[in-house]
Amino acid sequence: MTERIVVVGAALFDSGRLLAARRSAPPALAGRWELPGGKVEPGETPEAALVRELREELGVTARTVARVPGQWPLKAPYVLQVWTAHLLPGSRDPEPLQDHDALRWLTPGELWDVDWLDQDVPAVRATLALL
Ligand code: 9L3
Ligand code: MG
Repeated sequence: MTERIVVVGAALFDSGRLLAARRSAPPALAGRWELPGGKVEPGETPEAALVRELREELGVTARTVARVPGQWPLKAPYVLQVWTAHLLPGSRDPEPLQDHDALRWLTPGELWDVDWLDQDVPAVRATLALL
């Protein structure tokens, strides 16, 4: 049996815009855009992992709102799951502190202007279906 390791991604919304983050690493993914997040650690809930990743990668204080139905296979053994999330009052604005070199708040009309990672495309689509 193959163990799956969950990678959590945040569909972080603020004022009706969705945050996209451009990866700076690893080289194979650099320049592509993603829903920011990362691997769930042993003993950690996906929601806690996402809050931690957003703090580490972007310097923000956020809360998860709801799981986006579905999951999307990444390079084995990883699988991507997504939660909608919001910044908490008093949070700093996101900054690319780790693993990213650009951020964009996308309006609904701009969602497909960035070169999303392959597996993030269906995840973003599923997120929109939820709204
Ligand atoms: N990944 C894909 N889409 C995403 C995220 C957060 C991550 N929205 C992929 C990129 C890496 C792996 O999952 O191959 C682990 O992510 P990270 O821990 O390097 O952010
Ligand atoms: Mg990450």
